[in-house]
Amino acid sequence: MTQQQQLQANDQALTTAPVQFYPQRRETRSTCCYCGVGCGVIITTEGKQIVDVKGDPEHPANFGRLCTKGSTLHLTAKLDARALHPEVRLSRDLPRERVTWDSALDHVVDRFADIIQTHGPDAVAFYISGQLLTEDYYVFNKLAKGLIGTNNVDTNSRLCMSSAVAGYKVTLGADAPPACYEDIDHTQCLLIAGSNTAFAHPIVFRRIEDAKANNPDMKIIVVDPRRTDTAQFADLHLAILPGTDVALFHGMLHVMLWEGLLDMAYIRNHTEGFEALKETVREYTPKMVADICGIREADIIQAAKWFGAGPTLSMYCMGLNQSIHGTDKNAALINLHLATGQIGKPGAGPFSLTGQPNAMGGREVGGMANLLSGHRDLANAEHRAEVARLWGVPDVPASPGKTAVEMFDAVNSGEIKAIWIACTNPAHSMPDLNNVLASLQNAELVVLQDAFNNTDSNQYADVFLPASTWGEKEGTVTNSERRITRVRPAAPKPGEARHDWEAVVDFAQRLEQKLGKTSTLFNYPNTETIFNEHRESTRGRDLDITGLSYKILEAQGPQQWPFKDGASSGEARLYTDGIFQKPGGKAQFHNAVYKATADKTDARHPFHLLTGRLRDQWHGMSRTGTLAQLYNHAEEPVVSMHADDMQRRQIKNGDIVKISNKRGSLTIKVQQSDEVKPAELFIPMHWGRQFMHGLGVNALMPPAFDKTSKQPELKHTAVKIEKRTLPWQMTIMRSCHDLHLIAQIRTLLPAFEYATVGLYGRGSGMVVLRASHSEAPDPAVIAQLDTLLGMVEDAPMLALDDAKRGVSKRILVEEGQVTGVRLIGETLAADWLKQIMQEGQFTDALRKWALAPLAAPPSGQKSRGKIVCNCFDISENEIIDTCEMGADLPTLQAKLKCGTNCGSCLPELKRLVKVHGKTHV
Ligand SMILES: Nc1nc2c(c(=O)[nH]1)N[C@H]1C(S)=C(S)[C@@H](COP(=O)(O)OP(=O)(O)OC[C@H]3O[C@@H](n4cnc5c(=O)[nH]c(N)nc54)[C@H](O)[C@@H]3O)O[C@H]1N2
Ligand SMILES: Nc1nc2c(c(=O)[nH]1)N[C@H]1C(S)=C(S)[C@@H](COP(=O)(O)OP(=O)(O)OC[C@H]3O[C@@H](n4cnc5c(=O)[nH]c(N)nc54)[C@H](O)[C@@H]3O)O[C@H]1N2
Ligand code: SF4
Ligand SMILES: [Mo]
Repeated sequence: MTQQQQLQANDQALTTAPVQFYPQRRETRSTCCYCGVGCGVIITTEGKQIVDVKGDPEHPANFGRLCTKGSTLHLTAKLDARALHPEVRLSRDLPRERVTWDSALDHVVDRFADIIQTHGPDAVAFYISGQLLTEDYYVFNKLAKGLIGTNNVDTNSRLCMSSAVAGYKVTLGADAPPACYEDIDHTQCLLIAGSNTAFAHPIVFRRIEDAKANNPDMKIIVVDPRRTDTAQFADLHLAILPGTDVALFHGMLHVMLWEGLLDMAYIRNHTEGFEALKETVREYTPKMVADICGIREADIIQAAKWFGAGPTLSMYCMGLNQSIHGTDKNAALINLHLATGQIGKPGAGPFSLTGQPNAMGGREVGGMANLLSGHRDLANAEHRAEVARLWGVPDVPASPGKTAVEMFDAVNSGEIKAIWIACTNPAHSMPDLNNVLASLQNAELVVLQDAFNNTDSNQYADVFLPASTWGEKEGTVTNSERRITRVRPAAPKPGEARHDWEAVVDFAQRLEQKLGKTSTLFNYPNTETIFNEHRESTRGRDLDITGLSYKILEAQGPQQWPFKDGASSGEARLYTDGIFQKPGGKAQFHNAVYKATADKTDARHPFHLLTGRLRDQWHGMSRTGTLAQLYNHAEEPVVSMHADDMQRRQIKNGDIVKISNKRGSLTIKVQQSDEVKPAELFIPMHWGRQFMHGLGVNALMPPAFDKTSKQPELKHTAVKIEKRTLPWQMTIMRSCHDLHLIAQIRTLLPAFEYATVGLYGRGSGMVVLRASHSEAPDPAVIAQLDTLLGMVEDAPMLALDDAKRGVSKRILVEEGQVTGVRLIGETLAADWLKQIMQEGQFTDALRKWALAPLAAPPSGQKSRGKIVCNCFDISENEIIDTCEMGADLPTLQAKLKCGTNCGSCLPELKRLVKVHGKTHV
């Protein structure tokens, strides 16, 4: 059969796939694929289509709750943005062409084998992801370290959790979060550092809200330069200057030492190295720390007192990890727990929140450049021998592999020739993006394995392998509290997509053949066989799960590790006996001094630029960016700026600015915000080239990384800001039923100095394009857009062109509904017109407005403002109006229903009530 015939046969087989295998309506228990809270979901499927998702009431991470992202997962299970077929291009100047899996994998095998034979195994690399399942991860790791013989396996967890790993290891001796979610209910002092839990781990935040409601005396301290929703919920917000956490934690230790709040017996019996640390913190007086951190002395003392009283639980995330001193930040916080004995008991302990759904699983199988299976270290010869024995190979290579930033540098320099990227989008998420893009451009071979086709990395792939994703995959994941949960398929893999582990196993077996091996290391008929091998690798280790099986997970639900052979359950808390994974069983205090961020502000770059997450978007938006509803809370990318800075620079809300440093620049809209301090800016990490003109915030971020954890400083850089004058403005909105429209519009974004494209509304919603330019752009570009959007001459359209005023309006009306709008010059009307498009009818008043230049909106029309409650579609203005009539939170909830379903908007509702409600009057 020719390749062409094979492809046709494949298509035929897919369209006639036996539907009867899929019973009509059924429910499947699985896990949410977004954050590390690891909520259980129940997926409803009709035939092959996922139609609903709800929280699993029996899952111990969420007890039935889901946040805005989890509860809309089923709406992202459509196929328009999915990659369905393997593709290959034989040279960079050719487009990729669809091929069979056989042909794609044989091509990669040939190229890999050739490169390995000519340049050695370290000339290839794998860059994988904390969003892979444990079984996927395991086989990738074994392929690189066991079969090919390179440790060049690193993952996006390097950008995420590696400082947390290093922090645990230097102090407690093993990479194991000692606490659990239930500790939230038992703690008296919750310290949240560098975590916007309300947005990034919403279901954990619901538990925090409940705990506070049940125990109003519980103290919540939030350490974050920004006044986030999380910070606004706190009893004490320490708005430290970026990067100064180590000074703060040392200052708290200093106070606790002075106030006699330390547990000297615990220090004596269970730790080492306190004396040296004591010497160091001696000079960290509240006065000095207040100066370094930019906060009040009294607040440092208060925080220390609450911490010392206990029981104290700390939750922390990227504000600590993504720093060139991330290991020190983590360890300095763990020092506080050791010095007060606040560990290994209910309501106490350091608790790193994991970002991705399976960052934990990846660490467990050792899927990183310096780790080996079962929390083993590559640097340890005995550990290497154990793993080699387990895999039945002579050895695993001793020299550490390249970590994320080093890996892309090595690709750039030609040291690494081929890179296989799976389940991550480095062309969006890596720091110093211009450099990363150059290296992807220079690579001899880029293999990309992704479930979606709408990512920034896609264009660099020479070989594209379509993967199955949430709702289709099978395996296990581990959440922040060490809990292993099954991921189960509710729908078949679409098109020719394959499970990640399947693709790896098939490739590995082909490579073995090519290398002349007579037996296979990859004899895995299913994920359970992979799990069982991984389980064996944990025997006798801190994460020992030899007592666990798919059968137990099936029968008893999700389980925490360790879960040893013969045990009937896992362990909720670690170190309850005060014995640590260090020589002599004693924990080690980490003695480091405070050091500044990689980039420092100066006269030329006077602003601290911070980055982070929004409530309703996920990373590079390949999934969340396909759903209109998830744009309603934050429609477009903006830089948040303090009013004083704006006034000083004569910048108004909505003005466009250029933000730059030596690495790159970004043209973006300004939004006034009291969440940032003067001299601070914040840009969300989500928007990249798929949704705006420009590379997104990572064009600016430094590649500098922590010397121990190798985690780059993605949270902070120094920048300058210049106002741009772009008087020509356009907004286009078009009701849309497929995502291909966005894909087509995307190609035109670079025609404008400023441009963003996204969705808005509910259901299939609408595509929204916003563009600005210094002068009227090439009319051919506008004509091209008009054609794309069907807003051409013979369409049912009202049109007004007032060349003198530079105003042009086009209103497309189909069956009495406004289905398209193009505004040039006067774009403010877009705010209320999008509401008409969403739900209103075309009226005479609207006709009058459409045909008049510069007319005020028809009476009764105003913008709804951002949508705060995503579940019931309730806007900020509606909430404020109701608050101003005297409503408190329960009244708001009763009247508008907002905040009565998933609860993700509760922090914001409380804030609006505080500002606009009864208590304010
Ligand atoms: N909605 C949503 N949720 C997510 C994700 C998502 O993309 N979207 N991603 C998931 C992933 S992978 C991760 S890693 C987590 C991240 O979860 P978080 O770490 O909670 O989220 P971020 O917004 O990245 O950063 C947290 C906070 O760190 C603060 N910060 C910046 N610099 C400093 C500093 O020097 N010190 C301190 N103390 N704080 C600082 C920022 O102001 C920010 O508010 O979220 C997970 N959950
Ligand atoms: N400036 C700045 N940059 C950051 C951060 C920050 O805070 N600030 N945070 C960093 C952190 S913590 C993280 S975790 C990274 C995240 O950065 P990325 O890992 O690049 O983010 P995602 O967009 O989640 O990428 C996951 C990819 O996997 C694809 N995918 C989904 N499901 C599957 C599947 O089952 N199989 C396969 N093969 N593919 C699948 C998705 O389409 C998507 O392209 O970003 C980092 N970058
Ligand atoms: S908190 Fe939200 S995103 Fe995270 S696992 Fe739960 S439902 Fe998913
Ligand atoms: Mo992350």
